[in-house]
Amino acid sequence: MANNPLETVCVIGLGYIGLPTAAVLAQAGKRVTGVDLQESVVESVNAGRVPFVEEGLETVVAGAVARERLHAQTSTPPANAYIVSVPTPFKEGHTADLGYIESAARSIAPQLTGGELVVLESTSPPGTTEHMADVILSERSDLTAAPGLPTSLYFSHAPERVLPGRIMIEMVDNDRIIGGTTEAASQLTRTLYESFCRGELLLTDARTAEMAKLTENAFRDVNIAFANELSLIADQLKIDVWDLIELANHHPRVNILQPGPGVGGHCIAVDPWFIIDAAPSTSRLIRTARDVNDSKPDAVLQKTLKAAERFKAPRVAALGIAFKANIDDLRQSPSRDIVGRLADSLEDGTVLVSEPNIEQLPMELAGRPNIELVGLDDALEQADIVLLLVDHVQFKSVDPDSLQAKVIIDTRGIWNWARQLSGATPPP
Ligand code: SAJ
Repeated sequence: MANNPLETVCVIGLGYIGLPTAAVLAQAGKRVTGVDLQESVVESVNAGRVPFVEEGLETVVAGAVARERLHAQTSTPPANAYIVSVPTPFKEGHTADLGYIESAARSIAPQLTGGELVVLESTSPPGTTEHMADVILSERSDLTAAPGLPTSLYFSHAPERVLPGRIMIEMVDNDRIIGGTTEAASQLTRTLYESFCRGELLLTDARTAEMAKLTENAFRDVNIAFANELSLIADQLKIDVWDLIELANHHPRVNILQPGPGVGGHCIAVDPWFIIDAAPSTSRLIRTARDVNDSKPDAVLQKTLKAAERFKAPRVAALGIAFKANIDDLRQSPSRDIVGRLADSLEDGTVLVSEPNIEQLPMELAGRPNIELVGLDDALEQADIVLLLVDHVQFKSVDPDSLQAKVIIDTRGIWNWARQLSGATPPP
């Protein structure tokens, strides 16, 4: 077993995963330094504030900063353990851009003395943890990945699996996969994660851990694609898809997910591509699911434009531009894409955006003459067409009967549900 007290931890990347991870580690008694390139993020964390909406996070961050357990800075310090939690976006051709991981690795390399643990949490293609180790070892030929020596380094992958909106609960309660490049690295990572994780810690090798994470999100993508395809088929056959799914789900072995305006966010819409890139000729179903989900925003757009034809200067209330319910995250949001393209296509029309979780529109939508950010009541009152894009809690409380004079396009089925199956429990 490595001789590492795991008392000081450096978390690189203070985003949606890195910051909560840093906060729960600090809460568990570690001395944590959070590192981020953005000065504004560092300032905000050091002031005990969280730069994005996530239930319960700010209290833990503020407490950890006040107790001097958590501190943020822009440079990478020495530490017993490093957690790399930086983005892995894709570049041209849907291949993973490992640039942020490589530069995190290069920032860690000069700080190492031997015995440290370096954990990659970022979702990555198979082989990335080994690649991160190679980047570090290529800069530090005095250190080794072989375990048990004073010069040993320990590398592993511990993919995060938390659901935005429930991060503070799932960070602690979820089971966790840990894959070391050596058995000793897995064991050391387990010791670190059991300081805050109540879920089961499942040990494997690094490549299997990387693939397991991608598999989870690809599984979800394929299943959402099934629901989205079903919604198009049901539209064509004039069947209510929500009713259809509810009925089919009464079968003891059927559990169809919910259709929507498309799949957004930085995980489910991205990770399957890493599998497709690693095994292009065998990933046929996974690729088709991506195509089905990516084509859904266009189907919603066409349906809305068709409905708009009957109005001279249509006013469309677009409810929600976050990528899913009750968060302010607009990354790769299908709704945001639909709103932009709708405004492009409606020559004499206006799009009234209601998004309770933001105060200003994202850059590409702001300042456009036919897009306005308005309150929910305003949007509903003025609209000819009500286009429900995100199932935010605020929208769920709108009485669909009050919208009878309007055209309703409900891509999430929250009002259709109320109308069709009164008395039934709404979908979670
Ligand atoms: N969506 C549907 N229908 C559904 C469920 C989701 O259209 O029935 C859409 C959502 O509206 C959203 C997208 O899919 O646009 C993704 O939302 P999500 O809630 O399914 O997942 P994410 O992206 O917020 O988080 C996922 C989670 N992965 C799985 O559930 C397998 C989470 O546990 C991961 O930690 C996260 O990806 C990640 O970081 O990889």
